[in-house]
Amino acid sequence: MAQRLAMSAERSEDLTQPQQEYSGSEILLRCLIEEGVEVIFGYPGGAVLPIYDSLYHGAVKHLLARHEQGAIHAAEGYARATGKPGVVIATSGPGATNLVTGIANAQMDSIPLVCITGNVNQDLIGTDAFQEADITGITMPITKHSYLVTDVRELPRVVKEAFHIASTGRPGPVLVDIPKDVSNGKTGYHYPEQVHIRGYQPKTDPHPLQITRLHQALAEAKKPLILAGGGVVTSGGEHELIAFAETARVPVTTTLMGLGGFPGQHPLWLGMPGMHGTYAANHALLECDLLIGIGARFDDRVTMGRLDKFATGAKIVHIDIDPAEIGKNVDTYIPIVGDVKKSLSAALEGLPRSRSEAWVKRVQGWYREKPNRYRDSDQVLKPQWVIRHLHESTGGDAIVTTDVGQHQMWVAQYFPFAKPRSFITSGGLGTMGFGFPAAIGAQLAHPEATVISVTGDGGFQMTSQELAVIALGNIPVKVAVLNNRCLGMVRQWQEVFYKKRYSEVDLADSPDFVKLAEAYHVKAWRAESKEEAARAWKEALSAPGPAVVDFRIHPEENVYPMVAPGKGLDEMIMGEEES
Ligand SMILES: Cc1ncc(C[n+]2csc(CCOP(=O)(O)OP(=O)(O)O)c2C)c(N)n1
Repeated sequence: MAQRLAMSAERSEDLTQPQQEYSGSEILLRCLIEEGVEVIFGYPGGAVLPIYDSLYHGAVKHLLARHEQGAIHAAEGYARATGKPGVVIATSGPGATNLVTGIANAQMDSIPLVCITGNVNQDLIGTDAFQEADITGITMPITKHSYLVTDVRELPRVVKEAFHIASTGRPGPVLVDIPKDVSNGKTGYHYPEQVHIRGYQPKTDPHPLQITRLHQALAEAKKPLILAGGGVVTSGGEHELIAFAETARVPVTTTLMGLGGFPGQHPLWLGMPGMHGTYAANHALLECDLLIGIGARFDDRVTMGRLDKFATGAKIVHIDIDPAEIGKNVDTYIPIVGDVKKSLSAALEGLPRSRSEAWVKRVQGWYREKPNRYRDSDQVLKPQWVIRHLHESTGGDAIVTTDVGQHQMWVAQYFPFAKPRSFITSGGLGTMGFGFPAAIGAQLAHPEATVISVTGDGGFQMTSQELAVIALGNIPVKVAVLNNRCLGMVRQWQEVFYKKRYSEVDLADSPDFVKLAEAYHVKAWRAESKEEAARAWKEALSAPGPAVVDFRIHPEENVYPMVAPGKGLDEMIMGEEES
């Protein structure tokens, strides 16, 4: 390893000693400690130099990413694995704009983040000063809230509010932009105990009348179905969901964001619905007479945007903490605004059993008879086999993160997640480059867990520079690259919808991932057959530190089933028949 920088400079005042006055940056750090922040992900620069000087004490662990996008996705991974807000720091201008994708990603998936950016001195704001960017303006539509701090005395209140807003109600990213004169300014310190924000009172308790209506609808239903989304995971309502489904005898389909929110091997589970959903889930959606959406937002990857072919014979119940979600995409018969866990526990009292026995048998039959299938091979390595192997080799006891593309769908289809927060993926925005840094955040949150980053050869190359971080910190993330030498999901669409006119999807000239990992001092293996794959994966798993396995999968494998855009759920392309 290269010689490390000599760290011999004098340390400024000790944060643990009481003082009359503190600088803005010291105040910020004290606030973060009060919030119980364990780790900050970030990247320094001129406008955040005062903050980085305060971090020099090491009072809060800081992880130096290699790109701000890596830092924010790691913070998201931490937040998704724990439910606590992830914290990221970036400098003004390019540092701040490099956070934009991660902020949008967190907003779409309702992930709590506190994003701290530096800005130029206030007298320079608006002058096109060096590294100036109006980051509050740029991120306005993709944050839950944002602050430009104009007075150092405001900092504690702002930080307190930022954590509160990020983590309550429907969680989301909050931006705190701190000009350099504010982080350098001095004042006394007092951290408020409570927040008072006029106009922000998230409603968490469901209306009892609507719960009664839900009971009535259930008592009448013959073909009820639950569509469970990420809100189940966010609220921690998984046990209530199981109790609800079992008591009322309602089958469950979980969206991509909801995977793990209901056990993947439960007899009432029908798999994932939508574009790459199971036959059972999609046909249940077509035929149900009561659809209970729970913390799910009826995304177009589920409805296909074809509401004329989506649950047309069903009364729709929608449970969501965000009233703006109700009626946004589908007409709602019974709206229930509230926290999912609280709403389900309220509904459990006096919950009737539905008249669904014949229906349950029927949909279970569909799930058994038409599972996700692929044609296995001993000649080439199949991605579905690899994912099943990852599941078997860990007994399912792992946190798996993905990027976006075919590999993401294969994980969703072939890794039955048993627990919430064990599947971490970019659902709403669909961000390539997300999964690997997210795995770093998840691993820091759960040092003892097996954390696997399943990624594509395209997505991995978007943030592979973070290999330096896992090497340096000896963070034991295991990276499984499903390497098909192309941008697989785009190639699949070009095959199916553009007559195999493969335009700009060839990645055959990618670097050798084994050598790339080794250049970062990370152990790596390549596997071209099942035998090699099993051996390489075993060695990677048992290696004490980080590891990369380059699985050379068949380049023209497709994800099935598939519903083409613009088609209804009744028009599924089932794909290959053998399993
Ligand atoms: C940042 C970003 N750019 C472009 C896309 C569009 N896109 C979706 S899937 C995909 C291909 C992904 O290829 P790869 O990472 O190799 O994964 P695979 O589909 O082969 O598993 C692309 C380009 C995206 N989702 N995100």
